[in-house]
Amino acid sequence: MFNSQAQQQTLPSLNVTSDLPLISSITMIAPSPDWFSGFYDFDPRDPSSNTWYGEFIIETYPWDAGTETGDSYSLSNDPEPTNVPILRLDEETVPQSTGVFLSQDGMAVLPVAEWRCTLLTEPESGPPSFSPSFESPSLEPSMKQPQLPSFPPSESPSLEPSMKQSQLPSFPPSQRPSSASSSSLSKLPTYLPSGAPSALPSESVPETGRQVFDLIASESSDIDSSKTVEYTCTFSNLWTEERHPTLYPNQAHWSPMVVVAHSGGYTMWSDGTLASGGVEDVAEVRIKN
Ligand SMILES: [Ca+2]
Repeated sequence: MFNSQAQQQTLPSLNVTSDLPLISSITMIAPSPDWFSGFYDFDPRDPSSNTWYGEFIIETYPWDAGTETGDSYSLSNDPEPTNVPILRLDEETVPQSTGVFLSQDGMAVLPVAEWRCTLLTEPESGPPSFSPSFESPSLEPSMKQPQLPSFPPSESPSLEPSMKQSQLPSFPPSQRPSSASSSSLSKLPTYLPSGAPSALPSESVPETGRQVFDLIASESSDIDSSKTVEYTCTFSNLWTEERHPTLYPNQAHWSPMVVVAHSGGYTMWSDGTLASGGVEDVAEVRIKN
């Protein structure tokens, strides 16, 4: 298991292209029922300059995959009778009986992970390819078929357009605490789910208005976003007993991180949707490490 000791891990590099410009990630919180963290549909292109970001830093929250019951850090739980939508665990949605993930003052659920991705040089040649950060039998098929929705098309015809996070920068700046020190990097708006105001309306996505992740900082490169580039991402653990004191487990760790580049036609997971089989496998640790 990763990160039972180390608090930081550099992941295999990721090829990103103009056809596969979006980045999604997932990793399981362990031990837990079906809780995970990650981000989805992040667009690493600076729209003002049409260049790739030279670096971006994202902080992500805990999420419930909606596939298993359970209110505490335990691996042994009953499945949900019927899967329920993926839900971000925040101060209002954490299990009331335990209050797991709440901060010391009980007022917030702080991010549990940081993903810092830095642009490498342009790949020498070769066709665009996915670069999953590790071998995942469950997720791999869908990675190779970026057009394949992660949920039945009948449930999601209105989702895809509004999921494009490139439409989101018109949102107001986040209300997140200005605790992050990002040196010369610029602060950017928090990313909100597609159900938020000014996004395309979608009856399939609850209008929770919750942040789906925090883009802490980004800086542009001078590399045109039509070119294929390579990022290397470093995962840092923010899920600590100090930040998440309630029932913090002894052997807290993460499953292997999955980071993929994909087109707008694929969604690995998103707020308010049902988990795909691959996401369920990751969230419930069915993957053998
Ligand atoms: Ca659950």
